[in-house]
Amino acid sequence: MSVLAYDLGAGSGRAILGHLNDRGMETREIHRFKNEPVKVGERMHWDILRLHHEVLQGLTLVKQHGEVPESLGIDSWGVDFGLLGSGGELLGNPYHYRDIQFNGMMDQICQEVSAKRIFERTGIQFLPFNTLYQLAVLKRSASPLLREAERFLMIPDLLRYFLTGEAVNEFTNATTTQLYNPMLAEWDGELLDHIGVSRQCFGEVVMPGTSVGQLRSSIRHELGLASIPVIAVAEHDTGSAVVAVPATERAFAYLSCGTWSLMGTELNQPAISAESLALNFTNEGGAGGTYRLLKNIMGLWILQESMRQWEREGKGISYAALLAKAEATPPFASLFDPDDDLFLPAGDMTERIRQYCRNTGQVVPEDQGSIARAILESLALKYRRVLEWTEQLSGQSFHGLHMVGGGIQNQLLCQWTANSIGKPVWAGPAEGSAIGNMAVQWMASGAFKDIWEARRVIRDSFPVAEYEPQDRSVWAEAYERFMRITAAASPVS
Ligand code: LRH
Repeated sequence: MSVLAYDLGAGSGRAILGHLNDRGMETREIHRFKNEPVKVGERMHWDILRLHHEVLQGLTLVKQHGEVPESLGIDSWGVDFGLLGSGGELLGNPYHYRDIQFNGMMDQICQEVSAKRIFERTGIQFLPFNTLYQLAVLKRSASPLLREAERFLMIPDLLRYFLTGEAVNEFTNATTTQLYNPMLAEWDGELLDHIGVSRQCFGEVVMPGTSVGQLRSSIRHELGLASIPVIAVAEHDTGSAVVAVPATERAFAYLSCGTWSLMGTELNQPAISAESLALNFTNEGGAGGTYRLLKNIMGLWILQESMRQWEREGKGISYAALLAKAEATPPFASLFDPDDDLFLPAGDMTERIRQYCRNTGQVVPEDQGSIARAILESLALKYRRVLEWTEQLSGQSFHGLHMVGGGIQNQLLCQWTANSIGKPVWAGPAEGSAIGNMAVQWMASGAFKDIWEARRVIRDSFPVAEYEPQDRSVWAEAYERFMRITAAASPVS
């Protein structure tokens, strides 16, 4: 039984085939491609037509491998969207959530509608690029896109629409907009009315596992393919990644580690309280009736963007060489809060880190090893902070931390995370989102009874590396210093 999963990250995408048999699950990467945002003037866009092209390319390669998947599903990053006009044509190129045009709108909307009210209605954390604020910016700048729009689709909804011709919104990704009300189980009319965006654009929201059409006949003919059902999986990549956490215990903590680091726990209902609002945690919808109480941490974006900066300066370095340099650099010289607003927009992270360190009277990291070390140590220390908050908010205590996603290939980060939290880290699988995407397809076909059966098979099918905490007292001391520095530079973030 094979299924095809497309997992699109902020930097790259992949098409992976999954096979399920008596021995468990196996995966085979069919296609990997870049996902490079394109800047036009000040605007930053996703190259959505190129992504559609790569999705089709994946289908061609699947056929060349002689495979006929039973179904396919697409997951991607959250919050971003496309708008369809009359006749179902895409209006414009979707914006990238890091486009600076969205800066400032969150504070404005929070002044108009209190943060408390927005949180009570959605349970979603305040991130300046949430769809709510993106749409408010378009509306208030009188964007012709919104005047013409008849249909709102998130990125995977849109790619799925290109494949099938069916325009349907999927639940997990809908929750990331901060416009979905989980208590009412529908789009939040009050918030939509406040920003003046027509409710008519927002369609029925389907749950992960819903079959939402077949490949369009034009695609089937062009590529010479049989009809393939397209499933709305947990289309938010974090939602898919958490399905793939190979936990045995019901109360578990995870860190989905890619461009972003998403840390939290899984619950059966949203935890919407004054405390979760104060700590700016989110309650994103998941597969199988679950919710993710979690917090976004800026993640490896800072390292990736530093590497792009060195590339631009003609000092490009490989990931492996950089990590070797980081390891050979003295520890804890320069610490910073990865979630400081400074680090959100694209640009020269190395200079921003130096600026932060200058402002906080620390050693200013100059060479590549020192910068990489500062980033990885600061992330590991921030993970401890957020894990403690997760325990506090959920009333649970965790024996260790499950790490999934491409970031676990960074063994230094996994080890330092274990050192920082003082608990074991269980790292795997690396292709968490694609595997969770497949698992929901198999839940839809009945091959898996539920999410827990999927997790058992995933645990038996993929290696998990264990990292035991080391150097406990040195890390505890560094944590105290990290807390002092970050509290002085920026209050709770
Ligand atoms: C991670 C992610 C995250 C969102 C961000 C925009 O890829 O989906 O959950 O907050 O991208």
